Amino acid sequence: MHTSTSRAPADASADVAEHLTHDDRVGLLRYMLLMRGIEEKAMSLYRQGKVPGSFYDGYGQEAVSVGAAFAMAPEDRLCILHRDLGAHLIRGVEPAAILSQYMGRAAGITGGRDGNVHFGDHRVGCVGMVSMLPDMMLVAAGMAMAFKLRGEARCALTWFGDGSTSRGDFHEAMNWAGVQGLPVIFVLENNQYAYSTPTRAQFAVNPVERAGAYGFPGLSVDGNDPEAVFEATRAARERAIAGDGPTLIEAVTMRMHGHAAHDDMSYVPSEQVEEWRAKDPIDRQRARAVALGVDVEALQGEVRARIDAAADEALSGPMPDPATATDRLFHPRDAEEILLGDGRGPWSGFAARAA
Ligand SMILES: Cc1ncc(C[n+]2csc(CCOP(=O)(O)OP(=O)(O)O)c2C)c(N)n1
Repeated sequence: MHTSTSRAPADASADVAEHLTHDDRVGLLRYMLLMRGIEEKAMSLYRQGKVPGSFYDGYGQEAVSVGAAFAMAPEDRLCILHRDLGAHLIRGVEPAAILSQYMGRAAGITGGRDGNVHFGDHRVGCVGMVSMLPDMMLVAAGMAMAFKLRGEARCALTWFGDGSTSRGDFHEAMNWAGVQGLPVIFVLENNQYAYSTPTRAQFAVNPVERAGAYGFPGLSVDGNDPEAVFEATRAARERAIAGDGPTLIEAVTMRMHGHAAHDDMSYVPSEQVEEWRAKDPIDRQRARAVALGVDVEALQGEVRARIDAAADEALSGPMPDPATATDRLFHPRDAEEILLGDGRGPWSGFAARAA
């Protein structure tokens, strides 16, 4: 991998053949299609008034969560952000549970508690999303600290946006991870905007260089290429497990929708959106799958059918019983299960083969 603090995109092509099988490469496309399809369905349900609050999606950013999560093993732990649905899917969370979550239904991951995109199924090694950004960097560093103290060959990973780099918590997590040489991967999802603030108003330096300032490598990858994101994460995990400490990966991408469903992003120049539309990560992986001889139409049909069935199931499920509103707010076994249990669940993709 690139271990310098260079901003040149990592070239995944050399390592892809070695670390991704044909099925893995199709799997990357399947998870990205699932993510986009579920979020499109959710947006439509939102417009029908069935999703309370607002709705946040990761349209155009699918390669970042899918590529990174695909490189992680079952015993690893993930702190997943609001634009990273693909990571939940790769850990084995069912589309029906996710759509139920968005609609605040009893069958959702939190059973109707907290914000609709604030969830994490600890049974599959995902920490419930912390809304205060970017506090999950500190949670991930804390879990990595536990792994190190116990001598366990495990790694924690978290995603955060470019806006998060302006917060003190970012620097505290980076510093502690560097000082302690923790097995943690920080994925900076640089989608060019933090709500309406462009990156030029967010930092005056190359954000990747900040890793070097804290004593560990940083690199930049094409965040619209799932195979490049996968390869950078796989190599970072290998370093972490070998005891070589943290890595910062900047995945360069673009937020193609507004901050949330209520935002028309009129502050984003339309030429910028069009420029990035031509770099769509799904189109890119679809072209690779076609070249591999995959029946992509059939794959898309299979994904669509799965989402339609999941939506029917979620819509027919009940809302939570108000009498249970204060249940499950504090669960003493949660922390224990997240950190001590191996969390092996219905794993899929690369993680399953690596286990
Ligand atoms: C400490 C804190 N301040 C404000 C917010 C409200 N908020 C939620 S998302 C967001 C924008 C974050 O931008 P960025 O980190 O670039 O991630 P993106 O949403 O672009 O993926 C803000 C301001 C928050 N969650 N936490």
